[in-house]
Amino acid sequence: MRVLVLNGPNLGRLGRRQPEIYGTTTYDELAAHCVAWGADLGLDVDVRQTNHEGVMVDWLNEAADAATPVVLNAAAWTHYSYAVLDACAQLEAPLVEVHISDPRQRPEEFRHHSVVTPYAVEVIAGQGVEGYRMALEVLASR
Ligand code: CA2
Repeated sequence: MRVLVLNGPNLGRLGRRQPEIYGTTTYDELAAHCVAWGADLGLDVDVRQTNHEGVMVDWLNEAADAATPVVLNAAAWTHYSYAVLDACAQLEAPLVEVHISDPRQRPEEFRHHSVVTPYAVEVIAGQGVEGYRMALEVLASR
């Protein structure tokens, strides 16, 4: 089974800033982990990151057209992007929402709401990059 692991803005900077919140694993290391974890689970994992909302919408539309399961960390778009919401609403295969930190436990009120959650079969937050492995396990088990 093919899976898309889609990452939103600034996640390409993982491991380089704010390690106290997001840990020390770099984005390239995360991507390699996801491919390896997926292979162990029999999944063909394609990991992508973009800082451009329209690119993310295109990728979600691609997943909708091919009925591809998605692991999504929409980063800041999680909290306000109705374009991402509309794209998630079109998905047919399962969507798992992932966050490295737990946005609901963070002090900024804007992080407490997610436009993605209503379309997700599961939300995994606050587990660091291990959360991506847990998300892939959810998809593999369905
Ligand atoms: O905890 C998460 O995974 C988030 O989705 C990360 C987003 C944030 O806006 C969400 O509230 C929670 C921010 C991603 C920024 O990533 C950085 C990584 C390293 C250094 C700076 C930013």
